[in-house]
Amino acid sequence: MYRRGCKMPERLGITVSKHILETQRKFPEATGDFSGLLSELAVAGKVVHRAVSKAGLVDVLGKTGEVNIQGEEVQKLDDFANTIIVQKMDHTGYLCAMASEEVDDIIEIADKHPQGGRYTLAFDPLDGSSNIDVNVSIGTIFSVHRKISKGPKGALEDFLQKGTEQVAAGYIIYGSSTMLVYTAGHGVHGFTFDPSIGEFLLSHPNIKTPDKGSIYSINEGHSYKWDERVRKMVDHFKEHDKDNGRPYSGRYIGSLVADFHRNLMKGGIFMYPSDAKTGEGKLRLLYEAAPLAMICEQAGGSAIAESENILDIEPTDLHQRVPLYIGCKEDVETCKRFLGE
Ligand code: FDP
Repeated sequence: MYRRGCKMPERLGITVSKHILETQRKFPEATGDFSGLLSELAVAGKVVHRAVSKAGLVDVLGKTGEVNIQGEEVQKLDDFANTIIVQKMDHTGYLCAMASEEVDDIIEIADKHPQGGRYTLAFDPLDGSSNIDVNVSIGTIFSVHRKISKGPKGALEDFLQKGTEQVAAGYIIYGSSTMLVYTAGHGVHGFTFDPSIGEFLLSHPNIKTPDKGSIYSINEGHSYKWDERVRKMVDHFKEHDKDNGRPYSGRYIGSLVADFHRNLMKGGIFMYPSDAKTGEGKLRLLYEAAPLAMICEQAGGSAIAESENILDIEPTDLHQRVPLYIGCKEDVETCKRFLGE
């Protein structure tokens, strides 16, 4: 379980593996499993980075023709990223099970690795996949929990834990440069990939998001699906009120990891409301909302579904969707005020 508010001193330029090990040394009870898990994940990220950076050159663009559990067409690169992460992580001995946005059920650890592990990994292999073909930043989002089930293997209940129980969360964004951003409950740290040496190097220690932002991010094309509260809220961010730093600038890439990363660094609010008719959100609690909420809180921001904090939601389903309002603390408070009307 992560504790809010602890800080670690940082050295620019150290590799992500060294950073993880140095952090581990501060916890004498640590076995090294967790550090090993994160280091392996960084390696998987490098392999996905290599594929993404060659996307325009090799025959990986386009769709597989299949439809995933979310009813979306599966892109070849999603498939590839999913396979790489599963193959890379299932023989580490650190995990008892995995769950992927691309896969219906939990992914068991192969029988040839019967020792199992103490952690679970939930991940979105390639978030923002509808942007793959047009060179927009996309990313891998991940969330780590401790195994709580009693059996030898991981079970569904290991994944249906609140976001507050995450031991780590992060993302790898494949953009103008590739970055790994993670938190293990002691601040948020960003590492930029240096392709010449094949390492993620600490470039953004202790990332903090401003208390109040200047950017609002929402798909306004969906405004016909909003209820009156959301309409008023968005109008509020667009209203001219110089003394209170409004209007905000509108920025929406349509790739959550990229929209989130920009807002985290610059200050802003990302909103994906529920559909007024169905009451359903689009984004997934376990693979998107909860990990990003942990990162956001660790950076000084916050995240809500509507009235509830994202991290306090008890998941009921592996592929549960939630509305999401995430970003600077004051801006999330503003959302809460409008949504509470
Ligand atoms: P995508 O469908 O391209 O994978 O959760 C998926 C996601 O992208 C997010 O990355 C993104 O923020 C959102 O959906 C975009 O949805 P809209 O097209 O409805 O705005």
